[in-house]
Amino acid sequence: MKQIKKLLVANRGEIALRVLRSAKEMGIQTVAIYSTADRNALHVRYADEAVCVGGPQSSESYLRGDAILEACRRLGVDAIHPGYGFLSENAEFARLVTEAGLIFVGPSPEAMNIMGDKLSAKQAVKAYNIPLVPGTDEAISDVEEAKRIAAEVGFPILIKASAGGGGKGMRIVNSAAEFEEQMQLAINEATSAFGDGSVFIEKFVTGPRHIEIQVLGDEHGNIVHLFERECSIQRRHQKVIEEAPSSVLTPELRARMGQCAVDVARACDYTGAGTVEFLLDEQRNFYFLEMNTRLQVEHPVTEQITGLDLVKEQIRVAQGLPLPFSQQDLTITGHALELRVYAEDPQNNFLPDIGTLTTYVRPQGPGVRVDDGFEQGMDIPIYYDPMIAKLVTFGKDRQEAIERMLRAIDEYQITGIQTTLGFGRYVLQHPAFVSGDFDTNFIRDHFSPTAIADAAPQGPTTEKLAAVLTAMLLTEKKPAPATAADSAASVSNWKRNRTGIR
Ligand code: MV4
Repeated sequence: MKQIKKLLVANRGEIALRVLRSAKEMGIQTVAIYSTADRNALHVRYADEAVCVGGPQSSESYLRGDAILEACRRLGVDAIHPGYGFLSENAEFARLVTEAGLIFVGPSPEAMNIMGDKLSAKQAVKAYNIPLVPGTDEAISDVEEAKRIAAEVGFPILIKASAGGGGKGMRIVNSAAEFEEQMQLAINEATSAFGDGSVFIEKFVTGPRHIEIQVLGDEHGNIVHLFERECSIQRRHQKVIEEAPSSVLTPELRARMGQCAVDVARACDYTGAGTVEFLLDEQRNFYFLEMNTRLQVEHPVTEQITGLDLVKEQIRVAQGLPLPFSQQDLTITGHALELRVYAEDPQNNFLPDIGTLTTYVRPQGPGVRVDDGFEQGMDIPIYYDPMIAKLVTFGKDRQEAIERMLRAIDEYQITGIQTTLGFGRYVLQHPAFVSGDFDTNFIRDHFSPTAIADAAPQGPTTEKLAAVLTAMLLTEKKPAPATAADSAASVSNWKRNRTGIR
């Protein structure tokens, strides 16, 4: 094993702090990097050492692989954790890190390259029995052939860019008549956006749920899955609420999807933490979409239900250690929710709302975890992602996790900027969310800007939530605690005692 003594975290914000904390617990010396806009950031103060790598723009700092490697040489760093975003899925950077004699805490550059390209990912998993959405598994070169396949799978179809992912470079085609034009547009778009015009076709699955499986692999060929996260509540490909486990998977389906995820990881000899994304259709058929070769934003919900520290596991396997557990050792305990708190104004088309955190008081208490990188008085820089915190709650079951989330949202005090906290409360109280009857169209189907005011924690809406929960208790066979209505009522009492917040 190669002992890591000093780890550089090539990231900022909440994830930098998150990774630094686990490194510290493991007795590893830590180095932060920062841009001139982040001089006073918490991750800079938290690390043992910190290096300024450039100007505010990401391209001048957090994306500067050369400056980061230079800092590693200067400070005697022996490993780099890339976090998510920035250089985390850059295979070329991972290769340079390894060539410099350092450990990249993540998968091999080869695995990143295979999964970074959607078509090569499909090719890689071909030898395994992985369900794929009907369509083409090679880049379209012949329009007539493509049209024939499109007619075969049936419209509407999606044209996707092989180099895309996360919703980038997708086009819906509703009929054969518009096929050729849309395909040319898709190719042009992919060429200018990714420098690669390869596109392919998939049947458009309407109203799917987004289910992803966390996997973990070591350098000895062991791969396990850590169950699923449901991320169907999204707005323009930006996740809003994630949860684990999903309320729709049966133990049998969970085991089948888990095995498929392990096979996808096996197909590229995956090491470290990764996520295999699936679509689940209305008949509960599942299809492999893509694999994300990084630690994801929403990893805390998996940590809460498995009791594991994913960053520690990443660091252990990066040191060459074997996974300390097998699949049979892993179980799900309880239920976790994550609400992403963005500095955005839901009343104003979710425009980023930057400014100073005049008031910033985190919620506390049983089952509440806040991953963030800010403190009261700090400015939210305009240069980076507007996510200010991840509010995570854990409970013995989904209902308790929801009740704790509503209570935590109400305790959270943020002034100076608009946030998506109220929007989160709206979603969490919505009958479709509470009952688990939702898909990726939830926000399109159920949200309008005036809806948030209606969900404020006073008056009839609280009663409505209590009514929905009560109705669920009456229809469900399992005995459920009689705390739903009490808890909802206490939320509104707490809120009534305060004014001027938000
Ligand atoms: C799809 C799809 C429907 N059918 N593929 C969006 C993100 C990217 N990972 C894949 N995405 C989708 N692919 C087929 N064949 C619908 C989406 C999609 C979506 C997927 C997951 C979560 C939210 C979504 C929102 C819009 C579209």
